[in-house]
Amino acid sequence: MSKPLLLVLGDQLSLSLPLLQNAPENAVVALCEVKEEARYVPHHIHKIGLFLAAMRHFAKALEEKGFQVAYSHLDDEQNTHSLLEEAERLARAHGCDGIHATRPGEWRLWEAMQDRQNAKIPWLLGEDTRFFTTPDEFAEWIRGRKQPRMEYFYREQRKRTGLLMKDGEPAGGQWNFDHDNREPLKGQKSFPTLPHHRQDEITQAALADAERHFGDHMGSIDNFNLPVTRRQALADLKHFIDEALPDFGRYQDAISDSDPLLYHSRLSAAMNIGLLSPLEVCKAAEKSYAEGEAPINAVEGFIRQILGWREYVRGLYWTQMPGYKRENRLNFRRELPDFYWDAQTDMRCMNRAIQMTIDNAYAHHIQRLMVTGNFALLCGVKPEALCDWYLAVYADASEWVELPNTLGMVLHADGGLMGSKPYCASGKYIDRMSDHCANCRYSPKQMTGTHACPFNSLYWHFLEQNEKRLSQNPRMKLIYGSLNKMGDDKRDAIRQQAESFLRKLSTRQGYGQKHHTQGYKSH
Ligand code: FAD
Ligand code: DLZ
Ligand code: SF4
Repeated sequence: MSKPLLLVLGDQLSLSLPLLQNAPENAVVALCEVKEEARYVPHHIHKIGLFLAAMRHFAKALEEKGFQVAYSHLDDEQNTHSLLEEAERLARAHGCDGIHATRPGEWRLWEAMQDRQNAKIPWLLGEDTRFFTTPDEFAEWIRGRKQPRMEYFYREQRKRTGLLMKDGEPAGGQWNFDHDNREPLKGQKSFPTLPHHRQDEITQAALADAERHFGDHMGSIDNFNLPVTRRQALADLKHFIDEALPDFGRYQDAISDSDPLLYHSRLSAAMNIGLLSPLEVCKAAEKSYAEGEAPINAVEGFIRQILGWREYVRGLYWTQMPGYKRENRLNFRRELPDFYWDAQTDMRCMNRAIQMTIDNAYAHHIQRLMVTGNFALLCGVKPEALCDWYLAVYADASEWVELPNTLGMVLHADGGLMGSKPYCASGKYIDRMSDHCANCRYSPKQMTGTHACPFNSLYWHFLEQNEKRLSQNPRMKLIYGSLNKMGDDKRDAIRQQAESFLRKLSTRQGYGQKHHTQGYKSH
């Protein structure tokens, strides 16, 4: 009788996995802590602590359910520190004749697993059913579409799942309430505060191990407060629905100088590692609308992020890889500025977004897109350098979701699959949506001179540099009209301002990988 080893990866911590649901009596479930996964980019210490603690808790939950579990600890002497080799070592040790795995979240592992389907101990790969759509279903949807758009995909998902639908029509009479969702903050000083999660012995030991092995990575383990069990993740979900969801919509695009979270959920990491299912999160939000607790613009906006964007980026990832990772349509060549690793910049908005990232392994979507992302776009940072950074520094980062957002949405490197135009903006946008500029040494109103906001000249410089590729885009016509109306003297002055700034920007290659100093640490 065959005896399989069921490999569960660190972001597959869900009892609903078909692999576990259909496990034969004699199966051995394997979880492997390996250094390679913590180091292939220098992950934030909170992210490593999250994976170690959540994997150990999940192993315990499996044992309590009666599964036979084989667990590789970081400190095991025989640990090979490579996921695939470790699974094969455990399979041999437990007399297993096959390894069953679920589609991982990154192409590099998927490819390596597929290459081993005919190995001595063969690998058998199954679909990850924790999403609303499979890669095959998405491939079917995108086939033949010249200009795929998330909005149309999302509407089909609404109809298919019945989420926020009433008698076949969208609840509230519209598919999209974005026009209600662009308010800046109005001087609020306090925001919902996340539940404080108790750290039991398992969590404490996992965090200590993360610190001992990877203490030189970004961040400090002292202020770790991510959910590492399903119970803790459910507490975060309840907190979000009760305290933040009603204001999620209107302040979705707002940025604060003092608060990293505002009315966002911070549920991405828990969903991505499998502690919460996207369906239960959407259902909880839908229920809040049905009970009159949260308005339609908030609930629709929130569900669109999960049912729409999250599924869309995953579909793009699996249908466009491996070529997607090599895309660089705007031909960007610059290395990542050094201050992305230590927040040492006098641009207040950049300093705050990066320092919050160092402190929490979290920044909300608009900080990622319109602050750190926008700056990298305007400077022409090359996709692989920027992608490695986003993959390393956020607790929720996995390539299937990070890559389309960074390479596609931020850098417009995929020819417009993720967005019909680049999300480029000057300091005026950041000034409108945040309270950073009042605390900054630069002025968002000035274009040139020592106090001019760098975003301003970089914005026009970016448009000028990429005119050939972007000016024919119908959504960019207006802005190119403004550029072309500008007098030559003004254009020269802006160009000089931007180029002088770019010349001074320090971008030592590989700085983040090598630079393990105080700069990495939380303040
Ligand atoms: P909320 O604002 O509360 O939104 C609710 C949920 O919607 C999120 O938890 C997330 O699951 C989903 N969501 C929202 N926007 C997106 C999006 N654009 N793509 C996919 N899902 C979305 N998200 C990740 O989960 N992992 C990543 O590695 C990641 N990298 C990103 C890199 C860049 C450059 C950008 C611009 C965005 C990235 N995102 C990523 C998307 C988004 O920024 C995060 O999902 C969100 O900030 C997580 O915080 P939250 O849970 O408070 O989200
Ligand atoms: C991110 C991460 C880390 C830091 N450590 C582990 C680990 O020790 N064992 C494991 O199974 N997974 C880990 N992960 C998550 C993997 O990198 C992730 O499963 C793949 O990137 C596929 O999404
Ligand atoms: Fe950022 Fe410019 Fe505002 Fe300073 S002035 S906070 S650099 S947008």
